[in-house]
Amino acid sequence: VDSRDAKLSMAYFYVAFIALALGGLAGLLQTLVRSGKVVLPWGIDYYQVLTVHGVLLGLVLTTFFIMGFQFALISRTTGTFTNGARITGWVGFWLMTIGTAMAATMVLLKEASVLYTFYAPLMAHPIFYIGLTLVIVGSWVAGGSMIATYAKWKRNNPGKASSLLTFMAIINTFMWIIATLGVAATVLIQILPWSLGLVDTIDILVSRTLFWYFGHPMVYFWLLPAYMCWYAIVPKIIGGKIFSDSLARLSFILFLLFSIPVGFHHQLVEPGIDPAWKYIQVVLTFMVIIPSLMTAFSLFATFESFGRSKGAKGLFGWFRKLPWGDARFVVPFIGMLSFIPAGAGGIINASHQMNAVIHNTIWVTGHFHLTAATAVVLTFFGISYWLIPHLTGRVLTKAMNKLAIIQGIVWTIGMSFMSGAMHAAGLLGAPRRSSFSEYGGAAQAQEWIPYQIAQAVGGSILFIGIILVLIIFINLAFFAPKGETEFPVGEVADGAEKPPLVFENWKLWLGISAALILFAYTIPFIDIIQNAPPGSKGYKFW
Ligand code: HAS
Repeated sequence: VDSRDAKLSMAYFYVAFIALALGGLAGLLQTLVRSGKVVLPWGIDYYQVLTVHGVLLGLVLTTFFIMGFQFALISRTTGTFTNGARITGWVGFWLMTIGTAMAATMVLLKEASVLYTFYAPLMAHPIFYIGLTLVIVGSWVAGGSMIATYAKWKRNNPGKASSLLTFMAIINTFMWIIATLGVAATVLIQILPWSLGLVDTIDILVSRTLFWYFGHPMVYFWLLPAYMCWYAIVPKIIGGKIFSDSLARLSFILFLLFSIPVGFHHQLVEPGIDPAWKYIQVVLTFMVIIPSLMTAFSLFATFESFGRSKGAKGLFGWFRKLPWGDARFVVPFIGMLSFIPAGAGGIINASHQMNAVIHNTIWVTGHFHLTAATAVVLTFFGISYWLIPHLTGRVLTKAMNKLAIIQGIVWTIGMSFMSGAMHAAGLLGAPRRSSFSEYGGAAQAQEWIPYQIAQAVGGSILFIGIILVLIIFINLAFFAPKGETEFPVGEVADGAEKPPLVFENWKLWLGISAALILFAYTIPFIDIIQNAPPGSKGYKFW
């Protein structure tokens, strides 16, 4: 990666890792308070800490990491950014950083304890929303710079397929831009005027529907960079080949088509949405599971073909041939493994009847700590172990490689306790997003307490995991020995066919995506607005 592009990527990574440090600390406090054994000092309240944790890790760490990663990917696989595109990338960075600082200040001042989902009826200080708007606008500017760089390459290379990693980054950017239109609409049209006092009331169902139009593709915006690594980088790290370039592209296109028109699966228990439309969106949710199943198939195929090429015998002989001493492989691999139960949990959530059992219980928190906070985040850590030294002109030493593997193991242990206990307590009815309470001595609430303690144990182990990552990050950014680190980019298997050019017919894919969104949302939206109850004044948190 060109050194000027490397600086831009690193700027995004610095903010991401600062968010990890602060958000991780808030996470530790979170589990301690919920165990009932710790009371926070200085009037800090549970919802404030929960908001810091969710916003910094769910929104800031992810978005900044992904932007930094995608800039590096495109620079490496399509070519150095032009000065104009790079400056645009910096403008995006500063908008996002200023926005983050504004929103974070409001949360720390206790003016915005509205959780990371921030939809009505909870109302924060207007500066919180203006900050979030800047983060989104900044991400559009940064995404625009990536799309422009790709479009220029396309113009100069007619009839050629772009590199797989650039293609993937562009799909993720398109998906993000389409998805964020929903959250931008609710913030700018509904929430901000209401928080500024220009209107008295707000339509909560519209606000939640627009939020979840954005909220579900947001989780795939986090997932797809991990898939980029699994499909196209891990094969190179293990010394194998990408199983199929076309299969990988097709799965990304399926994400573009099906990850947006599915937001109702977060609103299955909500009144005011016609059950027929909930059913349709559940069917579409099951469609978006298919590309993940394709990914699992493709990864097994990559690992198995590699193992057999090294002489592995028997059904699982290939397993032993994988490079178990290399953190760049082991850490994302733990992420892949965790995604098997995590994905199964997602399928449970999406099934209407079972959703009634787990909705708003701490099971859901367990689900997203396996998906986002393990499968995705461990892959992000695995990426950092080669990308940061590549960008800073340093090398991962043997000692740091070992520490990185230990970090992955510590994370696995901590998360097994924490997420396992969350899943179990959720099935016993323990609510999510609530501080410690004995609920007036209710017998059922007593059953949850041991699980809450297990969560605190897991949370404390995870915090050690965060300290280890930060040590490795600081080492790789500032202190590791100087040297060259490879940016691994996988090659496709020998004799593979070229990917069909139709995969880059954006009018077609963006057109189908828009049609599916209009199909899934137009009539329910008209219904929601026509049958709207009187607006709510909401709950003011500032
Ligand atoms: Fe989810 C709630 C459904 C995936 C994140 N999800 C959430 C929330 C978050 C989140 C943050 O339908 C909470 C939002 C809130 O605050 O309220 N989710 C799904 C479904 C999937 C899914 C169907 N979720 C994710 C991913 C996330 C994420 C990914 C973040 C990154 N989720 C739901 C639903 C709710 C929900 C409902 C609402 C619940 C409620 O009522 O509130 C699917 O995409 C999952 C498909 C995945 C698979 C697994 C494929 C496995 C692979 C690994 C292969 C491994 C290998 C290695 C090859 C089918 C690819 C193996 C090697 C060996 C040797 C074994």
